[in-house]
Amino acid sequence: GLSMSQTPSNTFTVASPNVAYTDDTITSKYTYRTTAIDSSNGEFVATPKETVYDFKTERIVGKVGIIANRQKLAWDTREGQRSANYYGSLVMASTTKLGVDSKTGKDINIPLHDAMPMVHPNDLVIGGWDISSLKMAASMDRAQVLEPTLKSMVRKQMAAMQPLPSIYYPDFIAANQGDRADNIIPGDKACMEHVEHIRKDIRDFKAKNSLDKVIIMWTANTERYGDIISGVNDTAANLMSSIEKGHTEIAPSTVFAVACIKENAPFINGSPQNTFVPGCIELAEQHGAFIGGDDFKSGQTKMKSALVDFLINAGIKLTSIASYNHLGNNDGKNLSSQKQFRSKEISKSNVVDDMVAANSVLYKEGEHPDHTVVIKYMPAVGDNKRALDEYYAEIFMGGHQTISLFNVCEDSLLASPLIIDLVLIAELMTRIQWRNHGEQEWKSFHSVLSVLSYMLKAPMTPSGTPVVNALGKQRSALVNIMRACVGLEPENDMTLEHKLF
Ligand code: NAI
Ligand code: DG6
Repeated sequence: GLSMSQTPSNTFTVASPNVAYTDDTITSKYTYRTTAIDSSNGEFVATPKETVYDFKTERIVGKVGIIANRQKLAWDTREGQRSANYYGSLVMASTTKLGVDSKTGKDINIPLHDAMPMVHPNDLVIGGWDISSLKMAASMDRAQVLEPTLKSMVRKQMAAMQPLPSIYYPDFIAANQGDRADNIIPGDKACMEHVEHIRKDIRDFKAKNSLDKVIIMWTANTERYGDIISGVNDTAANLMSSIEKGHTEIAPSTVFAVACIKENAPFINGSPQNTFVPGCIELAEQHGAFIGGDDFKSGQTKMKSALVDFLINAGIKLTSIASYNHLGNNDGKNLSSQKQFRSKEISKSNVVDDMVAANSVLYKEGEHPDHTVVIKYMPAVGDNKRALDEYYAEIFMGGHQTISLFNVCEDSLLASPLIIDLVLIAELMTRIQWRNHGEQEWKSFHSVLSVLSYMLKAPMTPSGTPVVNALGKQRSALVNIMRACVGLEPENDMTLEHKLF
């Protein structure tokens, strides 16, 4: 959650007649240049197209804990002292080129966090729900991820944090999670009382911490897919009436989503299941509430969405991908159950579709590389997930290229910075408005926040719009939208100034 309080100081200002600053806002007039293709005469005719937009961004960001970073903690490990950082966060630990120094000709790069007025994660107030009552200090012991020295430094604060009771419909997560479920709001199927309970929790959290905004993320276990049933969850009205009637095909995550939409709190699904059934998406659109998902893209899939983009764009014909994982954390335990695994298999499998479909030189219509995803629960390796990938490709004149990857990481330490990024970017999106230049009325971005795609394995996009999985394109979209909002051209990497003199 966050409370509106500070205007961050600018690390740069844009000197342009198209950009205006006030104490509260940055407004830009931005010409969006695209290429329209007409193929009606059997050949492509490409016409440059210009659309002029205005963007307005509120500059005042919230004081919204990430204890170790806020307190600048340093702790001993067997490899020496380590200190708190935000490695793995696109917003906090990556930079973007602002422009070229007019004197030296050198690139000026700034942290992405400074490209627009953004919340600092040290200012976040964090709370949440869990069907397990364990306080955070005991939870971090159970998770076996952080160094004991670091844990001891934050133990006191963590011991004071206890998750709120949550809703638990046993049919949706693995049966092997049952023994954790000791912190439950009564009732084992969807009902309006559950929606209202979660709404009240959000309002209470906001009031107790004097916050203006709350952003909610589903970081709970992977659920099974819900069936999409006509008359039940296919429209907003049907979904609401099914919740009222206690229909058993409504997942806990969907109940959370509905509660957040009703509270106009952005809701992001970090798990793979179809929380956003059509009725839920329609409800978000009706309320103009932000939703985003699905499934954090942290390790194996992130590599895949970069590597496959590279291979296919290099003109190499990828013919198969075999992806094996084993892991021993509670996520792995839950995924050892077939229906929950199936949700994850779906989100991990569709990530190369757009890149394959874009290359008609290598792939005929409908042709696709073989792709298999295996996940096994191996308690001994704990959170240190192993991901083994074989990429097999056809190269020049019938030759073959085999790339083998072995990726070992603390799963949770790759995922946590993504949670931070998703919160920071979702919050930013609540402060940006746009209009066609010349119009009066300002509007928000579409309810479905596809701008979050970089962090997500199966990015949700507004109905009928393309899904982009390629990691580089996802990053460019985000960075260039941020640039547009402050009136800067997209970064085009042409560097003509270094080529034409
Ligand atoms: P975890 O199993 O350690 O934590 C999930 C927590 O959710 C547990 O404490 C559980 O008690 C709780 N829970 C289950 N049902 C709940 C409900 N209805 N309401 C409230 N709490 C509930 O799992 P982990 O590793 O934190 O992953 C969380 C989710 O994020 C999973 O769906 C996982 O697949 C997904 N994910 C994780 C990634 C990673 O850690 N690298 C990457 C991508 C996705
Ligand atoms: C094993 O793949 C378990 C999963 O929950 C993953 O750890 C998680 O979804 C991250 O997946 P990826 O493909 O981004 O590493």
